[in-house]
Amino acid sequence: MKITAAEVIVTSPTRNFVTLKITTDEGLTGIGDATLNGRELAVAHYLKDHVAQLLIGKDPHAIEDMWQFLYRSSYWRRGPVTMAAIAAVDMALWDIKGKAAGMPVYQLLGGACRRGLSTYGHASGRDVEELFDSIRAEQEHGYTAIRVQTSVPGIKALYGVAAQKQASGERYDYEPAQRTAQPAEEDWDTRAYLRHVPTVFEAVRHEFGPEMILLHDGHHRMTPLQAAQLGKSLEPYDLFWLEDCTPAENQEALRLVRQHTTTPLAIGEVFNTIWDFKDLIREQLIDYVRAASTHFGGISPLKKVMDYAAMYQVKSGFHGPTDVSPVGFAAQVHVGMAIHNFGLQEFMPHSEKTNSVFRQQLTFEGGLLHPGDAPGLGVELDEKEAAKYPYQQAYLPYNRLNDGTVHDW
Ligand code: EZ4
Ligand code: CO
Repeated sequence: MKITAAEVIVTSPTRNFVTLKITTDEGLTGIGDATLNGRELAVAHYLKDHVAQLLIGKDPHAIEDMWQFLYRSSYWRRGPVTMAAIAAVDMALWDIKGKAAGMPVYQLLGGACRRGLSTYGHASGRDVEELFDSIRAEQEHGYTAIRVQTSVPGIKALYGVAAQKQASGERYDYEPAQRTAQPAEEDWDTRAYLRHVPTVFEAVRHEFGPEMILLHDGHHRMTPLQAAQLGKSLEPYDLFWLEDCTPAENQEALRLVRQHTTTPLAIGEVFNTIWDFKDLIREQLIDYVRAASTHFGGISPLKKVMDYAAMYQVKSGFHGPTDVSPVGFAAQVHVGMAIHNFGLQEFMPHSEKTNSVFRQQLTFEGGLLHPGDAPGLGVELDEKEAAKYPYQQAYLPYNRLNDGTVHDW
């Protein structure tokens, strides 16, 4: 089999998605996700201008060789743009291999280790009452694990709260990228946040009892000491994990955080290679790997990092916001099915509009996600539908402190 075409499709049904479609001389096609939220066209051009022509005539079955070729031959390694582009190729080739074998990708990765993936949903509110309603709504949708975000008195921005309501009948989309020409500016005050968050978790535990699995995302906003303080003050509320407590660049911060708290730590949604996790896993500074297949070079490296993590009892907690396309999401659900050290999968359902472009086999029943048993990844791109939604400039919000200083968002 040989690759005969590689096309990049940019579509914006609710949000922007970049998809690579690889065609072979045997008529099989495969798709991969290359969506980098807020910088989508950089990856689209990387693929169109620098990668597509390298694929023509190559053997689509040689997935590992293709990955190594794209990674090493570019000389300029790593980085989210490069790794999202490589991820798209990797996923598309796994999709083709699955279709050629007549098997879903998780079978090719070793087969199912479980009936389906436990997931967590997202709740938030401007006050405790609104938050409780939001938690109850998530429970009604079948979630038993819930990430809790809350607004903070004195801060205008609604931290972790839905930015836009979807079309009527659809659920809130908690992914806050906005399709505007400039990023939205938000405000932030870490001291106010640190005072408020433990009171919210206390209220949630009091209302919902000890069993519910609770998570929280710190979104890189704290210093190492502040993160240690928060981890400690949340210990009575038994979090499943505290996510991204410090900025990802400062890996040593986690040593300090670890010395002070037993709250489990998850990190890595902005990491893009296995090397970003290497020391954190070996030193057992984290408990959950938050990578997303799309921003991490695809299925192949995600499986590798998890096999490495297994030796240290570190589990998966893959990043599953709606800015990962249904293709990228399916890719990591297949990995989650096949690894022994699965932890918990983030699940933020895509909009009806997104699902009309990306036809999915994914099911969420009895609290478990399953990628379906269609050969390959189980997602088909409807190109006619995709063409109805042209790209729109979009940015994530960013933060400024009281005095105007830019802060991590
Ligand atoms: O803000 O994916 O844990 N989830 C998150 C996400 C990120 C977005 C950034 O594009 O932190 O909602
Ligand atoms: Co996060």
